[in-house]
Amino acid sequence: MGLLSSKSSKVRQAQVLLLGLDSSGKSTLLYTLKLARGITTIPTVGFNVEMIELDRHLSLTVWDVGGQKAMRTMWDCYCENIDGLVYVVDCTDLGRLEDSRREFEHILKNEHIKNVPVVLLANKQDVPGALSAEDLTRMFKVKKLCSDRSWYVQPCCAVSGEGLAEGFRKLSGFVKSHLKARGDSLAFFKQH
Ligand SMILES: Nc1nc2c(ncn2[C@@H]2O[C@H](COP(=O)(O)OP(=O)(O)OP(=O)(O)O)[C@@H](O)[C@H]2O)c(=O)[nH]1
Ligand SMILES: [Mg+2]
Repeated sequence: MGLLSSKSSKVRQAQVLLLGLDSSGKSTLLYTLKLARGITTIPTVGFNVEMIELDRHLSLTVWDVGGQKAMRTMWDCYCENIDGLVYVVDCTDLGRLEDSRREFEHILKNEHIKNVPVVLLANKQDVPGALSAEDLTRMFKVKKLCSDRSWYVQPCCAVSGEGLAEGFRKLSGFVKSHLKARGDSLAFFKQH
């Protein structure tokens, strides 16, 4: 009781949900960010959870939920108490873009994540012919779907790590503003 150090008491926790179709690159990017090196992934059955600290004052607990069809029916169950959403799109998988867009539209309707900020990651930009972040923004009608919240579309490569820190930093900024607007930890965020 009362033994928190002055350092730890300054760090706020936020819960981030990481979604996207199977093979979009969620687990790859999570561990590239966490370990600063690539790993070989296997399809996620259930979820992975890792803590990511890119901001001195905000630590993100990232829930990486499997994206296979059977797992998608469970996505709604992970939405409670979520402060930010990262949605990953495989920009080389043009045949499933509409599936991905439909799942994105569906999850945004979940009451628990109403107004919660979103960062879309336009992944696999290292592959020639990958859809650009601009085209993804247009095709997903992000402006319209996310008109009730802060959003950003970040191009990235989960294997090399390019664009990942930028995307998560953007989300951290949004999450801080969102929590402040919600009245959470107001005294804390006033100082930072
Ligand atoms: N070229 C390229 N390949 C990638 C990139 N990101 C992920 N991959 C590959 O895509 C495959 C699937 O990646 P995962 O991270 O397992 O995908 P996931 O979204 O976690 O998939 P589920 O767990 O089934 O939902 C792996 O072979 C990765 O190496 C990328 O940016 N570029
Ligand atoms: Mg996975």
